[in-house]
Amino acid sequence: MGTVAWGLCALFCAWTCGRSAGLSRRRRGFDDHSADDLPKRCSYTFLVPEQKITGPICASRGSSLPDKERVTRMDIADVRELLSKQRREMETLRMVVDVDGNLVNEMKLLRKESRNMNSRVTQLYMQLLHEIIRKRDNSLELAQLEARVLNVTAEALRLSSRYRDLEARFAALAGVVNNQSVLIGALEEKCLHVYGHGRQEPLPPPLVQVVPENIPVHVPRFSNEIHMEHSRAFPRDRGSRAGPAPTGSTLEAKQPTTSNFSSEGPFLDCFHAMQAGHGTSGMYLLKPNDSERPMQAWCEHDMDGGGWTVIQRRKDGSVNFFRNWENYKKGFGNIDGEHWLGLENIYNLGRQEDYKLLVELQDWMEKKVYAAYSSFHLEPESESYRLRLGTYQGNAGDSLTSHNGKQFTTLDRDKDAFSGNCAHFHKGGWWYNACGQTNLNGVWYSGGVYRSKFQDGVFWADYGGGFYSMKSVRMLIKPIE
Ligand SMILES: [Ca+2]
Repeated sequence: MGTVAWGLCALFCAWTCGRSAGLSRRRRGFDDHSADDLPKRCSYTFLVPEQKITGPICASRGSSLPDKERVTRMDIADVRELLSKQRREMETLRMVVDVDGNLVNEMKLLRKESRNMNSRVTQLYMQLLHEIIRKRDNSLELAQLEARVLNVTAEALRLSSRYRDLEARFAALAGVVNNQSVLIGALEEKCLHVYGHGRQEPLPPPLVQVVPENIPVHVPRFSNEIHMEHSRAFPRDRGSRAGPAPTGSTLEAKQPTTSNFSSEGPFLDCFHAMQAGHGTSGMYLLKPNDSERPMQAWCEHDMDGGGWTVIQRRKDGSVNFFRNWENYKKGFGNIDGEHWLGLENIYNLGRQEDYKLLVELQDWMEKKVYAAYSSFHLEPESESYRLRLGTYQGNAGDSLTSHNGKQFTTLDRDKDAFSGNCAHFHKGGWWYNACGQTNLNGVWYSGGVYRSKFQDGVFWADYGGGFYSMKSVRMLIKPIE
């Protein structure tokens, strides 16, 4: 061992002593009462040979640790740097954590939104399902409707076809009926030949050939051909209302039955009654000059100034007008309904002063027309009550002038210009010519157009023709003012 090693040993012992003392002192700082008890460990002494110092001497206050364990300022700086680096990383990590937290929140929000979306999608799906079901139902309904339309169309076609069949059958049946009518006519003629022993039935009067000026509208009309055929086919189905024989009742046998009867009078005529202050329409007692007996008559005061005496009225067919001469002379019917005032009464009225005549007609469409004649009177019974008329004015057409100057004919007194008795064919009493343009005392047929072998309805040829029976008729007279 050299000098250097000895020196180092001395230094080591000195350092060890010093350190023990130091430790003792430090330990005394923590635990004073044990300091004196510690034994002295520095028991060896090393002598270090003198050494010549040639370089600087490094002294250290601290322990003499090996170099590799010594903490230097560099180490501290490194540690500090490491610390700061770790701190930065910590900061970075914290930021990352913050960001992650935000992300988590967002994630939560997104999850929530996703749940909402899911429920919304479910709802939409249900809605879609419902719509699909509904559309299927609608399409089913549509299909059913289409089927029904098809069925109805088929039914309509069937009905139309049936209607055409029925039409054809009706036409065939009409043809058969017409043929049978012709056959019946022929058989009737044959019967007359065989069983009539040569007796010839009187020829009927010619049909009225007037084409009426006014034809009631909306009324079905028959052609002349159909008239002829049906008159053969149904010779007795109409006209029975006229009755086989005239009846005997007259106006004078009737008693007033309504409250429209004035007990005052008698008056010369209705105009006289009105002048006497009786302006209400109704039944009045009249007794014309030179007449033997008073009579009842209907006074019409509600039209054209009033004062009209009704000499004939038809309205409902309630009275039989197929009567004999005596009935037509005295009058018959009901004063407040259908009636005939009587030829003698009309004659007596007409010879008092100058009268005018108004014929009022109403068709089955409730339309009223009239024919007025400027003068009117009858000649006496010895002249068979010959008709004397003035000039015509009105809107019904003039069907009465052709009867002007004609005598009155009934079934039992033929005064007409025809070879047979017009009253027989027309079933009434009238101033027949041969036979006439009007038959206001004929058979009252309901409905207007009538079927009959003869023109025996209540017709006014210039209004409706010979086969249109009027609904109501009135003949009224009034003194010319
Ligand atoms: Ca005659």
